[in-house]
Amino acid sequence: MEKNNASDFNKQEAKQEDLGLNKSDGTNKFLTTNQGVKINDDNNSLKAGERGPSLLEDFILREKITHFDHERIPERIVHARGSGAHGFFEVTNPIPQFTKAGFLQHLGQKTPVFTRFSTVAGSRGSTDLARDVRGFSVKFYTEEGIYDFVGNNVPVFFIQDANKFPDLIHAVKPEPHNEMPQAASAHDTFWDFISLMPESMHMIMWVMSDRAIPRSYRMQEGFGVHTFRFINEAGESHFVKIHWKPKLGTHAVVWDEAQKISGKNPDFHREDLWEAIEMGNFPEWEMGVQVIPEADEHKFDFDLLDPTKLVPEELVPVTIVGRMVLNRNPDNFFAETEQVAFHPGHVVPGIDFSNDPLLQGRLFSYTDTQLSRLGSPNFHEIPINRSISPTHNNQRDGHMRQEINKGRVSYHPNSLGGGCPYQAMISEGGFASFGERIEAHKVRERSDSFTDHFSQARLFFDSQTAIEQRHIIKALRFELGKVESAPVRSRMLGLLLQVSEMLADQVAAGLGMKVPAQPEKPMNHGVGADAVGTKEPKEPSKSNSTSDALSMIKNPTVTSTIATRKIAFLCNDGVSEASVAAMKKALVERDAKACIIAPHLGAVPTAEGGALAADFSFFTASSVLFDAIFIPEGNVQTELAGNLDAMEFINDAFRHCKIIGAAGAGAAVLTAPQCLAKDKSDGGIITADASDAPEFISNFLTAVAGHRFWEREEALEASIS
Ligand code: HDE
Repeated sequence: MEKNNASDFNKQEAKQEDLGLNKSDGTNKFLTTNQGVKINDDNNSLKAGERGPSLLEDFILREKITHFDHERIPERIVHARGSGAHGFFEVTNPIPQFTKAGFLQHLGQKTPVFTRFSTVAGSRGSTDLARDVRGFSVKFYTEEGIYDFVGNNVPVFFIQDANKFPDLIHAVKPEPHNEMPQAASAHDTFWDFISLMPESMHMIMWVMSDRAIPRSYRMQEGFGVHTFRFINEAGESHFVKIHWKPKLGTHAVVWDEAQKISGKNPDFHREDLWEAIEMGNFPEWEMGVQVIPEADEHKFDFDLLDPTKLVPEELVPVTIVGRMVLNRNPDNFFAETEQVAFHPGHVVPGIDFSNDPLLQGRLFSYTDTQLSRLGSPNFHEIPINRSISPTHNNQRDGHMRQEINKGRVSYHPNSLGGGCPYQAMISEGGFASFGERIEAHKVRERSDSFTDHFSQARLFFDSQTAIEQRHIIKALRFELGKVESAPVRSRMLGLLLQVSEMLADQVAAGLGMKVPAQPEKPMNHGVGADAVGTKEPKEPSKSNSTSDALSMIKNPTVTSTIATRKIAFLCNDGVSEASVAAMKKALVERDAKACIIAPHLGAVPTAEGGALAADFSFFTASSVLFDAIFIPEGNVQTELAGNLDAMEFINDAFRHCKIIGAAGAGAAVLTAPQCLAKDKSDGGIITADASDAPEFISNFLTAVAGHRFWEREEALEASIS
């Protein structure tokens, strides 16, 4: 289709205009069949008499039911559960010295994007808060065609070779005999597989960390995982790792909270993304690159082609090149979010692949999966997948073909069509693969440089704060605690021992087991075996290095904004309207949201004789759905202490290290015998005699900006030393 000229690409709306060609709106229109015939009665099927049998002749009924019968398509085999949004990418630091990719050339240049976030293991209807990696995919509608970034919120992966992917996914998905558990890795088959795959240990550290339970899709990083190549105009190649850094900082919930959110609101992340965009709080990320010259390929003590390794930011800093803003929700979930088809092989001139064996396998998989999921090689014609740069080739026909190709010529070379469509020279923007020199034997083997499975796992663990390490220990205690097979648990302890003795000891203590003296040899490296092409794992390096960028708490992407945070105001009848108003004003000024939670919906009478409208009742809301709580002043506020739901609200907030603000009689609630916070005042509990006490509100806001008061956890859980 010939639709856009070059200047259109500088408008973010270019893709919206393109989608507009397919949009439909029934407002003030007649109801019709799919053939355009106006329908007179859409309530009754055609029958032989009022009480008689239905007639086969009823084409209106048959069309409606047939369409309905086929409304579902197969869900994605992985990343089935996801949410997407439209937006734009804007260049803030052009990098023509590294890549000739047209969309990265000019300051201020904008490219429309569609971005989808997902969990990996669960089905389409599963909870958003599963402990899992999150997919992070961005479709760039560039002037030179589609570029898909298909990454995760974790920079490494479980396996080194694509060949193991079906095994990994079979192991983590619900077990095949009983289809349980849904959206969870805490079961025997997953840990059986992992315990036999020492290469997964670095990734296991990440997925057992809080990275795997993000507070929001808007508060997580994105990583390309593989090393890619950038090719510049001179044809020079640089290796590149792509990063996305969220403007709101990288934040997580805690595991007990995640499990409760899964029950209270399984759409928590979906709703959060949708609401933020509807409210005009557009989520934003910076895109950055770590660039490594070809000549430095072997400079590191790990292999750049190994997807279980990251390049520490201390070794190669991240250069920010642009920003992505998501500012528009889809009009139709199925048409856009469900039908969008990403592929790491969708690249434009200036971007190329490395020989990472995981990436190489992916390059095959993604088109193949769309054939069964979307049903036809014409999936690129579905509006959300359609390039807004013109497409012309000799591919024809197939299911659901939309394009009407004119002329008698559908082959190349041809003379009857004047040689058209014709090939583009490189100088005209034609894609040419980087001419890497390769001289090799055909083998099924891994390089020796892929055998250090523990050094970076240790680097990650050692880089975490004590709080984050405790969360990893607890996650492993939970996950392995759900594993029935003692040999699997024991084998895992053997692997953890090679990451950190403290980690292995602490997990073992939680499981009531002993760490084996010697790590068991993984089965694929020997037991019973003539395993071909595998190698003994290398001893981890003994260096004690750390990297602050790997810790969420130390990470420089943590910001101090409270924008878009949700604060629950716990209000009883008789609450002080002035106290509510003062705090609400301060929050709204900083783009945070205040929600009134009361014993009942409707009007909450105030001390001043007015009324506040309750957003939720204690029955419909829960602390886990909010970032912090505030208990305003008001004479009858102490009665909240007698409300079981209100106390659970406060106790959960306390347990999850949330900031609790309370003023006047509101603060008295915290002294009730059944309140966990009783006698445990800490830096996360901000109280005052009155809301207008000096510094009270600003102290509360500063504390909320710190996300959580983690030190409280230490006091709560002295059991892990
Ligand atoms: Fe994927 N992956 N993957 N993957 N992946 C899919 O493609 C696959 C891998 C990722 O929002 C599937 O369209 C193989 C790594 C994301 O629609 C499928 C291997 C990374 C998404 C597939 C990997 C990813 C997918 C399923 C190992 C991070 C969701 C549906 C060789 C860098 C995209 C689909 C969306 C989706 C295959 C490993 C990211 C089956 C074979 C590593 C974000 O093609």
